[in-house]
Amino acid sequence: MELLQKKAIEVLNKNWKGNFSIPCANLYPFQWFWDSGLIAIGFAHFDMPKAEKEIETLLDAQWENGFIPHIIFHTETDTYFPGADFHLSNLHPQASKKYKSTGMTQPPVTGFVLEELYKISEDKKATLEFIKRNIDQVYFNHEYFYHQRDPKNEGLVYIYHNWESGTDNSPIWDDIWSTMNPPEYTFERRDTTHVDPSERPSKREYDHYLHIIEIAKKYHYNDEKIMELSPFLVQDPLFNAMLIKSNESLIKLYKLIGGHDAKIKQLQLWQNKSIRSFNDKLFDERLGVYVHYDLRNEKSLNYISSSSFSPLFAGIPDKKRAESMIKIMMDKFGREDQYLCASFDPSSERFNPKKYWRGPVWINLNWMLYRGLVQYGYKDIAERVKKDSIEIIEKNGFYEYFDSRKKVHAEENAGYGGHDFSWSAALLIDFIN
Ligand code: 9WN
Repeated sequence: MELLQKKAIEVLNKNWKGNFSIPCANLYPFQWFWDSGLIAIGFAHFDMPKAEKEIETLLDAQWENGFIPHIIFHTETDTYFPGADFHLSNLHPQASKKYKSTGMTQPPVTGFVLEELYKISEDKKATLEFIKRNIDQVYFNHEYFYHQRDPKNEGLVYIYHNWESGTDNSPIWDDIWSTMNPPEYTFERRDTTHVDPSERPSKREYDHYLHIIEIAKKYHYNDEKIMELSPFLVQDPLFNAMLIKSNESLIKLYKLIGGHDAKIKQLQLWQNKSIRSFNDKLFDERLGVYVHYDLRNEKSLNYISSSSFSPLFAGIPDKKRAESMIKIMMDKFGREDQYLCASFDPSSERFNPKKYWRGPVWINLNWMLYRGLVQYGYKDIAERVKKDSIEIIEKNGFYEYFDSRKKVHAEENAGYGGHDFSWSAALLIDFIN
């Protein structure tokens, strides 16, 4: 285990660029929102100044309206498409003047990351000072979500692009793609020069991704216009669970700091409403798990994915519901010949164990699942998630995602996508400490 930890530290240090981290070399050469948060948790175990700097750099790119972008383009490299010249964040009047970025966001992990840093810290006083300096910006980000992304005032925020979900080519989005018919754009993909195309989204999927951005750009990334016109408008259980988990952390941290009653009260109001709506609207009684809601077409997207179990991490289901969800997870995803936890329902015809978010196991989702299972008292299953996560890294290396079928790991390298991937290293460190 010591050797594995040593290697994980090497990966993080290699991907550290002086004031932020890249997810991995070549494939992802900039700073990504939710990667950054999860990477900071890894650094906190052995280099707190880097953990703090990672978060400070991310927050430094916050827009004047509280929005935090999903990619911050710190350099000019063209090894990634679509880059800064395509996204053109400066179309938005309140965009950061200091950094070029995208005009979309990613799961809001920063609140709970601050709490994790505090828990890990051996110098709580110093870490609390760091949190005091930064927490209001995270609060401002939540304010942005509740004011700009919750049109029905339900406490559930929408995402307007699959890249905002973090689960880019999930089969769930196929239902939305079938409502669209974007032009066939001419562009040069860069991801498929770094990674086997069979492990990445298709060209036609990219047409859809680009088309949504073109619409947003046409209206200068104006939230109201996006809400009105984006063909993709989804209430995502993973995204909303991250927001709820982060609300809870902000409440705890503000209490610890003291003197922030108004903010605590507001967070509590958001939190109560969000949890109520989440349970009422995003739970599918027939499937017995949480699902996505397509706000544009006003219908549930009834599929089981690893995002369906993420509400456990945020303490959203009651005990009875949690119990039945976990049973479903074990029946469908937890067979002995499978590693926990595939990113999409292995019994579905849309399942593909090699292709990105259509089936492979991801360490970040496993880490959340592990925490959720522990919180609900499912120690044995939690231990299996942890053991599986460590084993697939030990066997293959710090890949971006892994085949969920055990037999494949016995025969060949079953790690896919980017290699020496930062959050796989960071969360491995957290798993074993
Ligand atoms: C688009 C960086 C990001 C992750 C996402 C993952 C992948 C990007 C891409 O890489 O998405 O944001 O180009 O495929 O899906 O979760 O944050 O690691």
